[in-house]
Amino acid sequence: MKPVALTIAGLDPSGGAGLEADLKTFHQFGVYGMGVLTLVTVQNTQRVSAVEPLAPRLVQEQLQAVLEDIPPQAAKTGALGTAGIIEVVVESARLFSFPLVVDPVMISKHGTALIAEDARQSLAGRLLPVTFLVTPNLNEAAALAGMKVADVKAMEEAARRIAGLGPKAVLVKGGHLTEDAVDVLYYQGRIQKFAARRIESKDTHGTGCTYSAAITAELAKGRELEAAIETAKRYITRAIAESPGLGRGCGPVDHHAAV
Ligand code: PXL
Repeated sequence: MKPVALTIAGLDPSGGAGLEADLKTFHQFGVYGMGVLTLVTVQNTQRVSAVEPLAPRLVQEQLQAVLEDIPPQAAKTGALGTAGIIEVVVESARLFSFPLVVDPVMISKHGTALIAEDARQSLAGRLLPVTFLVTPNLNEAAALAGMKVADVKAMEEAARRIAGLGPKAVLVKGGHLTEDAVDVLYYQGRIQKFAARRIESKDTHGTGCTYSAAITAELAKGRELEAAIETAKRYITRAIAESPGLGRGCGPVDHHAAV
């Protein structure tokens, strides 16, 4: 049977991030993608001018509709917007018999806050306990762990601390921190590192969404976590290297990159 993955995320009308990035990535990985919408952004590669969350009830009804009909083998969350939306996702996720990947969209690579303080607390206190894998960037890792994260040793410590909030696995994404792009995984009491050459590019819009969607797609196929991360890391590295050069600002990566 065809593997199925679900994303619960926001709309980026420019198509590089959010729900669209997730669905394009699922498709590229040969996985049937379903998408539950949480919020609408108004943005292009140069600006974000509005973020409008949906009513929690509408998110809850979307979840119920797809889950009662087409059970996925893995799911992920992206931008969740409000504490009310996080709460309905938590209620649904409690019943998941498949892994949930949480991209804790809280703070952008550039340090901009993406959700309100109460939503941040719901994410840490309510969503992480029902999460299989959480994938914070350095800023998000610092916020979740309550410490400065400025080197690989600190990434390891932060990953351990975040695991204390309840997720089975934590992947702290190093991005620009080191010569190579090094990500640190804490899983089953062990630290593992995933390194890839770092690519200088202005076109990195949607990188986090695309990377976590690729991991989710591999989990939907039944891959072990470490193997899923290795494949996803190779894909995101190629996707950045081969970005199609669209838009006048921070453009998208190439979701058509080889898996
Ligand atoms: O990459 C974080 C993110 C998540 N979801 C949506 C976004 C973005 C960043 O632009 O637009 C909808």
